[in-house]
Amino acid sequence: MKIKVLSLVALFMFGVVAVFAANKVEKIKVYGNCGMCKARIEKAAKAVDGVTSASWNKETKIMDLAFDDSKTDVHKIKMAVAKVGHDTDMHKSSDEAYNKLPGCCKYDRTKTDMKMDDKKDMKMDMSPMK
Ligand SMILES: [Cu+2]
Repeated sequence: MKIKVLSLVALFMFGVVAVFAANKVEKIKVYGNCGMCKARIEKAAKAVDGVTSASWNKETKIMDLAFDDSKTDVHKIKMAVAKVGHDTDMHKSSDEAYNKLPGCCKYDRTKTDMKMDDKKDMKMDMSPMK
C-alpha cells in the first residue's frame, strides 16, 4: 500500500519535471511605450503556438517568455511581435506595421537601429545557445 502511494507520488513528480523540461524561459527585448503596447505585444506573443506565458515590462522593455521549445522558438515569437509593429532585438517590424500603431505607441525607432544585420541574425540562428 505504502509502496503504491510512493510510486504514485514518484509518477506525479516525474510528470511535473517533464512539463518543466518542455518549457523554455527566455527574456527578449521588445520596443514599445505604454500599456496599450503591452497588451498588443503580449497578445501577439501568446498567439504563437507553444507560448505558455508572455509578460512585457514597459519600463525595462523586456519580455519574459515561457514556451514549449518543441513547438516554437524565440525567432518565431520575435517575428510575431515584429508583425504587430514592435521591433525586437533581432526582428524589426515593417514601416507599414509601425505606422499603423496609435500615436502614443510610436516608440522612438532610432534607438532600435542597431548592429544586428541579417548575417548576424543567421549566425545567431545556428548558435548552440538554444
Ligand atoms: Cu502603446
